[in-house]
Amino acid sequence: MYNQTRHILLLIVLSMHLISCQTTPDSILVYTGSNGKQKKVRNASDWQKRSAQILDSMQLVMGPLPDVSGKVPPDQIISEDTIINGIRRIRFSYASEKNDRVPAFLLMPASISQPVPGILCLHQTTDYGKAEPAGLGGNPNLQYAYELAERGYVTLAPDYPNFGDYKFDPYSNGFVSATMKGIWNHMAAIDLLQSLPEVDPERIGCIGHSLGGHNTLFLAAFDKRVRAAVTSCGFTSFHKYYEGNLEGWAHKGYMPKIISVYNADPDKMPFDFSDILAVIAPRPVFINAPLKDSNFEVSGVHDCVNAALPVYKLFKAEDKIILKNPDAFHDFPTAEREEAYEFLDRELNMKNPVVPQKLIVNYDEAKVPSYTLPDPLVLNNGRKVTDKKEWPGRRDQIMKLFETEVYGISPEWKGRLSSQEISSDMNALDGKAIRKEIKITLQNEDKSHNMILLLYLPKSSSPAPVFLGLNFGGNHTVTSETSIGITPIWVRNDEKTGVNQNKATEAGRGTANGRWQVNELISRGYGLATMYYGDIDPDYDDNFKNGVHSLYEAKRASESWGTIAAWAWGLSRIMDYLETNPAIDSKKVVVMGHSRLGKAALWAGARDKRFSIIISNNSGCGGAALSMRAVGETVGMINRAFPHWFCDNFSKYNENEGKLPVDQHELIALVAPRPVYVASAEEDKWADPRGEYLSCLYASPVYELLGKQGLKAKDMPAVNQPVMGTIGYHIRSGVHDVTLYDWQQYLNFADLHLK
Ligand code: GTR
Repeated sequence: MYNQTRHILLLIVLSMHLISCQTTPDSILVYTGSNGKQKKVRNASDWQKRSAQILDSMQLVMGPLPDVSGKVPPDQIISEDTIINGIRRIRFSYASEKNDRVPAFLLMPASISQPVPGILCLHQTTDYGKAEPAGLGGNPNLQYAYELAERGYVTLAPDYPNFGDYKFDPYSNGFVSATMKGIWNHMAAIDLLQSLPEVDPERIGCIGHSLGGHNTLFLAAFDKRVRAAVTSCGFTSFHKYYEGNLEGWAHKGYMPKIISVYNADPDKMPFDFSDILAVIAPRPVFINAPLKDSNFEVSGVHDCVNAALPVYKLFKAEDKIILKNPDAFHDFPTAEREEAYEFLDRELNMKNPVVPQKLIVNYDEAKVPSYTLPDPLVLNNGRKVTDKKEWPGRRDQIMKLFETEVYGISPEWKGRLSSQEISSDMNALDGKAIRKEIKITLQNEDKSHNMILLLYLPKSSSPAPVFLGLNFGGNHTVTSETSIGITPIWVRNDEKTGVNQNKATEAGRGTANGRWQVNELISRGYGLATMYYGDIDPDYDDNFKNGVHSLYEAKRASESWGTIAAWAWGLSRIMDYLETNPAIDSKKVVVMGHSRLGKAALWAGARDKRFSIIISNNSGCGGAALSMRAVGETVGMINRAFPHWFCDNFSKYNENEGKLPVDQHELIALVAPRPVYVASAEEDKWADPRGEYLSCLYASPVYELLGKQGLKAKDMPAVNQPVMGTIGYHIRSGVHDVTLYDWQQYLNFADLHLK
């Protein structure tokens, strides 16, 4: 079915008009004329020539697109046809060429009165294959075929070769790349979508994440029937892909010629993603490119978009290329997904989309649902607590609710803790501090678990008050001191901290030093105790087998502890150790955490009264923010994105926050009468700054009952105007982060209470 002659001719022609490989805004509008000379693209018809040349260049690497003689009529062999929650799900296969059938899911609303747009939904690299977008497993943020069907679309999710149920060797079947086989299959998928009576054949879109993200672009480049494309974490420029090493693009699942012909060298590549975007122009494209995507470097995405922009401008369609850069990892967060769906609604003229509540990210005070918070000073039997002697009883009730409904019940520690100093430097930080690494071993009957604590202690005070906080990237990221060990265990991939394939590397050393102002701490007489959070429990869903969970039997119940509870429990074990170290004033341990670790710090501080001050930095949903406001991240969103963080019971409150028997102001109240500090950031709307402030305000009556002053600010303080009493609060200008400014407030607060 290949037109070999055409391919050979194409090779010859192309070697004559190979245009510079790194496309720039200047070079995109240049094509090779019939005389072999470079010419400027001046109008749409010139552009057609340039566009055809780009498609030819792509085929040099991917192999030729089979010609139409290879087409087979659309057909379906259905193996299952069910309706679940109003969504019809058909498991079937379709023919993509004579001897090949592609397994797929078709999803649509159970009843469709008139033809609707059809969306091809391409999966990422996952063993689930098509089942992930279809909503049957995997990452809840990637179930776009299911979500779009809920919204009213007809969606088709096929397996990519050698994923899911689909075994196929493209190479022994005449293809030069799996990429081209994918394009061919996806074109056949569009044939099929267009043949369905439920689908308007003129309104076809395509969406995909990662593998599916680039496959979406490849398809849209070759198939103009794709009227709107959504690509999530799908590309970066070849030059910025793993510093220009293209081996990852050259394996059998993609384009082996990238290595065999182009030496995995971006300078030798005859096309780049900028060209692909340009070929798609002026059709609309929505790009999700998270800032912390370690696979596809974000500035390279910007380079590609900028280079393609002149073509969109040529067609007066510059508003049709949309780029979003959420503060996220290699993922498709809810807010950006919802924007992508709105984009499809708009571009494919989807009438009256059904927007499920779980996708509505609200930042508008006027749209906060009306809610009634549980009163921390009303007992379960409805009686008001008026005397501080009754508080311990009420406190127990609140504690139980948080345990069974939110974080899960942590085991009582009955094991044996031992510690061993594994390194020591009496002249750290230019002689100002003592630095030690301590191996802590937890032994529970026949099971044991090791974790490494990093300590910086000031020479100026002994025993020293310390701040204790878990870190995200490993102890070696906290300062640039070279002898701090690099954790050998799983770390989330992150380009900035040099984490590749979940292994921390030397490149990460010191990269988190802005978040850990150790010099500031030491100069003000405080020490720092920090540990890599994954040492307590790696931050992924492994069904609670690794980390400190491994110390206990694996049997799980709906109120068993989740990972946030494990981190909090680990903080208490660190406290057990700190109590044994005479250089530390264990009556003055401040527990502090940022973001998910702020949630953990609050829960640790609530449970363990040995922590003398508790600090939550930008902890948001499940931390300091009130859940019932449902502003920014909601209970449903957090449970779906991080199914391992909370106990299973917490999912009962997905899109049902009003039914929570407890809310986060009561978490703050559990800390009373000890000092607690909550910090928000103005641009961190996802964490709901106002909800964080209100928690402090509504915890105040408990502090007052116990003879302390509650939050002094009855209205939300202005940006960068800290308020400090027994409860402290500030909202800093800027984004979700921990900065020197934050630390300065925490140190002032600690001075106020500990000195
Ligand atoms: C986000 C999550 C937040 C917050 C944050 C973090 O993806 O939605 O709840 O915890 O991660 O920990 O950085």
